[in-house]
Amino acid sequence: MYDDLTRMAEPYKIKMVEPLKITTREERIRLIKEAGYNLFLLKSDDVYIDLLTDSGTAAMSDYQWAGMMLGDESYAGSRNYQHLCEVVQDIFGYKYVVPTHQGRGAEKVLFPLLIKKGQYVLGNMHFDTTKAHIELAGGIGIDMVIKEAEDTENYHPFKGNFDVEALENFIKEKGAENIAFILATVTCNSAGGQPVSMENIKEVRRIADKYGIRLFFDAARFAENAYFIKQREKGYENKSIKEIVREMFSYGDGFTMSAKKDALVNIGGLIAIKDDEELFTKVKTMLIPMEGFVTYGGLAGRDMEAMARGLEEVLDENYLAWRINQVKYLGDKLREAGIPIQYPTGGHAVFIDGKKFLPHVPQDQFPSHAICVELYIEAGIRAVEVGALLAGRDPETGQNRLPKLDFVRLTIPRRVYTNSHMDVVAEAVKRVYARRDQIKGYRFVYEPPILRHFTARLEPVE
Ligand code: P71
Repeated sequence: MYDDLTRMAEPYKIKMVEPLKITTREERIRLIKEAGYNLFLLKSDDVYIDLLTDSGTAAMSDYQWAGMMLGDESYAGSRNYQHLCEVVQDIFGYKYVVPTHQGRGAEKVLFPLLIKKGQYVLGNMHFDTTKAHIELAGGIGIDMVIKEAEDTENYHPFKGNFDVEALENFIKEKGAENIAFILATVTCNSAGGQPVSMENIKEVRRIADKYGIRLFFDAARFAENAYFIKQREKGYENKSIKEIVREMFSYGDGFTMSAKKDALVNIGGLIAIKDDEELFTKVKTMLIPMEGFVTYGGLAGRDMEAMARGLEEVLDENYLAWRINQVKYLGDKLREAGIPIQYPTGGHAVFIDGKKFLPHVPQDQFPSHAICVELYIEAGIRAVEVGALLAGRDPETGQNRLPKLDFVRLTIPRRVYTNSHMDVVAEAVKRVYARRDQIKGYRFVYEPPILRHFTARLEPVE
């Protein structure tokens, strides 16, 4: 582990660089207007520091790149698939494994096998694509995160926890036969990259057993969650990350994973099943028409090799300490300047509380989005809105959904930016905050019917 000097800098050095284009403020004002004030419609070349997502944006290690050269591109029985299975079995203790092209591919294959029409899927807080796949399979996704998650100012070590009382009450009220499964998202992205404690996972397992319901994980950020358990939960301080991961997953029946996060690859996903052979047979049957044959699932052999190596690397505690602390470093700078953020900072991003930042902008004029636009103009930084714009409209009433949590997410790619970049981000946020009174809300010029945030065009409200 780190000592106090080595902790001050990245536990890696740079072997290859990617130049960043620098634009002027005048250019950025023009570019964002041309993009309909939608950051998804910018060219990435026109972005200086890209904090849109931590998904698929990691820098791979030299060891992973070396593995890419060992890709076995056989249609069936690739040795890289074998390696990937061995690594997953070793880390998670699950017997059955298939790759998919990314996380939503795993959801698309698995969920219809678990959900009967009208059944509920109970989660701490489902990610958007996950909720979409629950609904596409005829299910209803319910979020049951603890209420402390909604209070951005107050510290709680595990804001991703399930409200276990609400969970049990819901099951009793609706009947266990109407629950398809329970899904624990680790870390809980939508609440701010917040972890779930081991105690909470155990308690959810106990309830699942009591009512004969299965428990699955949405495992995209499993290692970051394990690191928080090690840091914050009594009894885990001397356990290795691998031991903690193994215990977490011992309470589950299987997982879907977007490997684009903690598996440190640019594309890929996984389905793993603990021991249910019958379910795995169904998974394999559906995987073939949807993602590809069992031993590649939509990936090249080289991609599977990079994933196997990424899954091993992410367990390195020096890496995780740096990673989590880089996010905290940025969060601390913002907090010191009085900027409202979800506190404590989570694993993959700093989440600014948009409603508190711009109290004069009504939520249906998208305050968090307005901050994102200003951050781009200020310094070429691309953040992402996770609030009312993303939430869309209620299909029944046609009204804008106004979520309790309305965030600007400053999402930090893994191993990509240095803390000098974080200094620039902090300074830009501070400058935008200093002129917040002049910032206006936004309205639609074009609003697509579904997933509107990706392609909408907007204009400032005068
Ligand atoms: C994130 C993403 C990816 C994303 C989505 C929408 C717009 C921009 C970027 C994806 C997740 C996730 C969790 C917990 C499943 C997926 C889907 N997150 N579960 O946060 O966070 O995985 O993207 O590989 O299909 O930026 P996939």
